[in-house]
Amino acid sequence: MNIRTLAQAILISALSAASMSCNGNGKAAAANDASKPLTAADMLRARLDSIAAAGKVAFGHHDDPVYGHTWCGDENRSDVLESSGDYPAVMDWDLGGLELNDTVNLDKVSFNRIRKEVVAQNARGGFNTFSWHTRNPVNLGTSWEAGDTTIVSKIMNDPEITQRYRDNVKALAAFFNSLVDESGNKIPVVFRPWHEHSGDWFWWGSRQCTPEQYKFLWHEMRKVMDAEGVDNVLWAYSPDRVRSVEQYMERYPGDEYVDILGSDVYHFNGQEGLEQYNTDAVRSLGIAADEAQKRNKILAFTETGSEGIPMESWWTDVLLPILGRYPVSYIVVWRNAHDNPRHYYVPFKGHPAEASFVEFRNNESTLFAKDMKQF
Ligand code: BMA
Repeated sequence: MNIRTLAQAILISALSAASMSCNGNGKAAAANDASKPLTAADMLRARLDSIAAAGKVAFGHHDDPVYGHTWCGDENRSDVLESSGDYPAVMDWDLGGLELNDTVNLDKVSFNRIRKEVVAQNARGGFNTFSWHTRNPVNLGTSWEAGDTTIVSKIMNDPEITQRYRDNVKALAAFFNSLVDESGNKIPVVFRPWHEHSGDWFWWGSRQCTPEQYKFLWHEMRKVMDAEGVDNVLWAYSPDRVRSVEQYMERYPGDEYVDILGSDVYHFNGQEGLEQYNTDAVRSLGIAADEAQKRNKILAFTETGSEGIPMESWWTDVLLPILGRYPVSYIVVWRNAHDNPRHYYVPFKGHPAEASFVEFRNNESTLFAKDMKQF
């Protein structure tokens, strides 16, 4: 029921073949120029293409191996491992705090530990994705301090603030450049800056800045990353739920800036909110899928989940059918907080949704860490 059709797989593989040979597409396509050596990012792009073409979806979890529902800071642990028998295929992380030169991120995870886990995840065949809940460079307000609607305008128009923004991005560039495996090769990652911007809860949201200002954040960021030699990043665009393709594309920075089209859609209110979640997830992912197909981009479900997982069969009855509709290459569910007993998105050992999660893992379409060796 959850296997994508052969026709769909053939189409996707034809599209990815076309994208590999296309070189009329600015920076994104420069990577496919035969005269240039393949970068680490190119390798990850090819892996994601082949995952989707095979009708599979890589499963990811935020902050997975560094803390869980009842533990924090242990080594070799993971709620996903303990309940499903394997690590996730995707480890998701957040870089918020790097712009302050902090040693730990906004959820107190040390950047050195993140780096170590990125290396470990790469070695086990999985991959890593990043978001950035950054403070603003004007007055250091958190990402959620969204009352001031002049922040992005100042980043764009006040030279001193523009420079602070560039410096913050430089700190990220240094971090990405520091991600190398044991042989010294750069490790490819996905970066998903300025996420959920169709909402209005972050200072870069839809009520907080104009489309032109929003796009400036992307364009300026990319200039700095390129100047710093960052070539191990795939770029993901991920609005929150949208009602239309116009809304999805309104703030799109351009094909040359984006490799992955995604969407963040959460399931609120369990059974009662089920219809709403289905409608929103199907609509938003469907729009992202259409645009991804048109533009030869990768499709991902960049954030989702049902806090506390009140529906026991959520993984098999709710999530799998949604994933089965589109060629989603990977999916990320949010974190299992150690300091908030209700804030978790993956069943820990003994949780009522554990059986459904195990079934989800055993479904032939889902990939966890050990399954990644084939891709
Ligand atoms: C939110 C919550 C917060 C957390 C933030 C950034 O969704 O999980 O507790 O600080 O993400 O990770």
